[in-house]
Amino acid sequence: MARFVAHGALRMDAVVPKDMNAEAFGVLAAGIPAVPYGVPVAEAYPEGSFPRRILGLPEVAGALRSLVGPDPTVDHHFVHVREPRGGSAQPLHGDAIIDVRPDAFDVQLMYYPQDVTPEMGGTLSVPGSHLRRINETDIGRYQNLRGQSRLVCPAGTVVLLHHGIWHGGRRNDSDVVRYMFKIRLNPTVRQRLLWDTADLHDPGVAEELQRTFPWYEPATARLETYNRIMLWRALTGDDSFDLEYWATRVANRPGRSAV
Ligand SMILES: O=C(O)CCC(=O)C(=O)O
Ligand SMILES: [Fe+2]
Repeated sequence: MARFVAHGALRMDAVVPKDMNAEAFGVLAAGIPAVPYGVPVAEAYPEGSFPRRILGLPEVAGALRSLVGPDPTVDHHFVHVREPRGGSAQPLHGDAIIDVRPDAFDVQLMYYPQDVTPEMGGTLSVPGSHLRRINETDIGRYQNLRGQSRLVCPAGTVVLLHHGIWHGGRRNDSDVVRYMFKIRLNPTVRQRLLWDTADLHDPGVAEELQRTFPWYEPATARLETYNRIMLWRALTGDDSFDLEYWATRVANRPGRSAV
């Protein structure tokens, strides 16, 4: 979980079985009809349907349970198709407007049914960008950032992203259609201690939360650490959690009640 709070992403390679990946091409090419915003998974996707089976895979279900909790609702879904040798790269963006929630987040599930090669223009994402708030394509003029991840993955890979991550589909320079199926999931419970917390006090947690990324400027990198402290407090319920006294120092206002 600390790694997700630092990176804003969890990648699970080839977790979808081969037979389902084979089936996906027909299902995605035909299109998956839109569902109303905010309906429970069971209502959006009947038992046995393709999206329901993806969400039910043990690795996927377990990771989602840890991140958004039980019974999330479906915000929306979309089949992203990038045509062979077609179009241009998408500008870097966040999928929505500025989202000021400090203590809740949505997860964007991205599923890739086929091997994604470098030529196929896999989804670009920027590790550690999710807590730096932007409005949609505000950051679209940045073509490449140091430390960015341009997805190259085996068939059946699922990536779970914090909703704030900066990302964009790249141009497909190959001869094959690239498919990606995205589902945005909203939590319906408070996201607090929802994962296996046996190692909550492991020194690796603080180490992970202090990770920096190559594109960070020295000054704003500090703010990212602060943002992560705040998210970690929300996720654990431990309002005294800190790294090097940063959050405690700026909350110290003797003689006044806490705000
Ligand atoms: O095609 C992709 O890999 C990403 C698509 C995307 O992020 C979008 O359309 O919002
Ligand atoms: Fe997007």
